[in-house]
Amino acid sequence: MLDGLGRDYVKLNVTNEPESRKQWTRRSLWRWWNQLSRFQRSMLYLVLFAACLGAVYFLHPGRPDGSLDEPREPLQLTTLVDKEGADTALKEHAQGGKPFIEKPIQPVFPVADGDGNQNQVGSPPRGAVKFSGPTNDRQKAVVAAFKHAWRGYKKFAWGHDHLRPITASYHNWFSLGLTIVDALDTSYIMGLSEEFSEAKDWVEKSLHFDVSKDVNLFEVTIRVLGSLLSTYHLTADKMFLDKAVDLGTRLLPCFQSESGVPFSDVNLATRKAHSPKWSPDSSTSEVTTIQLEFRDLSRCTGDPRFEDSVSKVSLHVHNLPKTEGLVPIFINANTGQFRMYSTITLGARGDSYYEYLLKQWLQTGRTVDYFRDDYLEAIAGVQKLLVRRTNPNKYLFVGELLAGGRDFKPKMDHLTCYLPGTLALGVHSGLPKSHMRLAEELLFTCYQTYAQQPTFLAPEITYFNIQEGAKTDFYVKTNDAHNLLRPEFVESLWYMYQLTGNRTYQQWGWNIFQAFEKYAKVTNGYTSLGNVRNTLNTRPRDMMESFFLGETLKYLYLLFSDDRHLISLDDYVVNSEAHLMPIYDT
Ligand code: DMJ
Repeated sequence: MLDGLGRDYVKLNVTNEPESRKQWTRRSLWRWWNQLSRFQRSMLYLVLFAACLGAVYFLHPGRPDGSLDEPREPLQLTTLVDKEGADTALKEHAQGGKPFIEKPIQPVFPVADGDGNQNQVGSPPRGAVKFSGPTNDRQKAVVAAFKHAWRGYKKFAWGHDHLRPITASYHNWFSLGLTIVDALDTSYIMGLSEEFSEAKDWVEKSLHFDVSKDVNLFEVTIRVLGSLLSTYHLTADKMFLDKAVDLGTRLLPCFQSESGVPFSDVNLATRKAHSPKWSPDSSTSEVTTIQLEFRDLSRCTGDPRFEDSVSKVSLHVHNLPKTEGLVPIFINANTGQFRMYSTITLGARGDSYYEYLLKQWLQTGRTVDYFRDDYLEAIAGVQKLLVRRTNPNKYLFVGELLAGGRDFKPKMDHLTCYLPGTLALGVHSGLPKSHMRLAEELLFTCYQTYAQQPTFLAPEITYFNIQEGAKTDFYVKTNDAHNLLRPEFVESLWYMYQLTGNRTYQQWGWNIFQAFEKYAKVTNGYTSLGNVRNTLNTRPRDMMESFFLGETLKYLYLLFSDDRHLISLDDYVVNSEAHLMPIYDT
């Protein structure tokens, strides 16, 4: 081809066409840009800037789904595993980070929800556990005691809460057949197939929760919900879980307070919850001793409402100010605050707050650090502020603080004798070995409160002498001299025996069992006593509490087992009423 000057050239623009198109585009874009007004250019800058911001937001790793419209997931403690400590985690969650490892509940097992819909899903049971019955004379004696109590209950109180064995009558508290339900897993573990099937039959046909009566959230949770879940886990019979779901759903209104700290009472039929009639406050131990059961119910059903409600309470209490990790015994459901100047004790109304810190840590596979940390801080607080020694024999005991910590009271409830068992469980789980020394010494003192009474049975409350020159280590006031057939001491013996293998603990338990046989056994069952200080005037109180079958006899049976790991503490945590909850990974 010739140009205007007659020079020959190759029309290279054929091969360079894209380049020249780019140049053309650039030039025309430049021309177009120059034609824009200043306002139009500013608007374009703005649009570009907004687009960049949007891209950064979409591609940020904190939003894996890339969705802008999706609202942030509400914080579901149920399904989250805390690796760094709940505080940090919650803070980071609030800031939009992702500190939790999410572990959704596996949708594999259909369960009816509280409204009867078969649409809930949860973990399947681990399979029925088989028990072959008593293997030695001591266990046989405990089984005979259970059968004796059962016969009396069946004859005179069947379907009612408690047997009155002296008057051959009954007592109702919540009208939920408490003794039958509380004793379910005991009879199953003892291999009592006839008694178990009678109880199961009653639960299936006659246990209904639409009872228009106020019930106490804590008591019904540990005794009824706990036993239904425990029996479900041991038998794999879904009927028990369905009953538990119905009950758990009716208890949920308790959590509808301003703070989320539950009201103490609820009417199971009307589902109206309220504070106790005698006070605006709930007991601290009560609002913090429902967590194992509600969490287990969520894990079994896949319905997170139960676990979410109680985890919120735990976290709330975790964040409240305390005295060296120790808590006052009253808390207001509306304000969510402790009642100032209320007593600090490991006895009534305080006890199982500490127990459930450790057990929740274990139930959740030791993944929630603040349970362990609060427990450790509390035990350090017990050692610093509550532990004293008697005179003349230097027995160790755990006293109380009054008036918000100002006054020390050298008084210990029998209820506090659960503590050695809990301490031993903590040591078994890797917590400081020094706790074992405290456990052993306190257990010894608890044993003395039995052994030094003429009946060989402990009173409800013991006062200790700490002043120099005292002649006796402890004494009992007339109004505190009763024995309700409580389990706490034999519970601790079982933990200590299971974890140490020391047979002395079996012997102590046997001595106490014989005292029950001698003083509490009557024609129609076993009765609590009004006075442990006089063998000739024990003043029977005509009451057999459900926990005698649910807990006391169960712990004695386990304590005397040839296989001390018959119920393994590596597989189960035992609730405050001796019912078994499986340990989960998270
Ligand atoms: C039981 O109902 C439970 O052990 C509870 O935690 C404390 N009181 C009784 C037994 O003493």
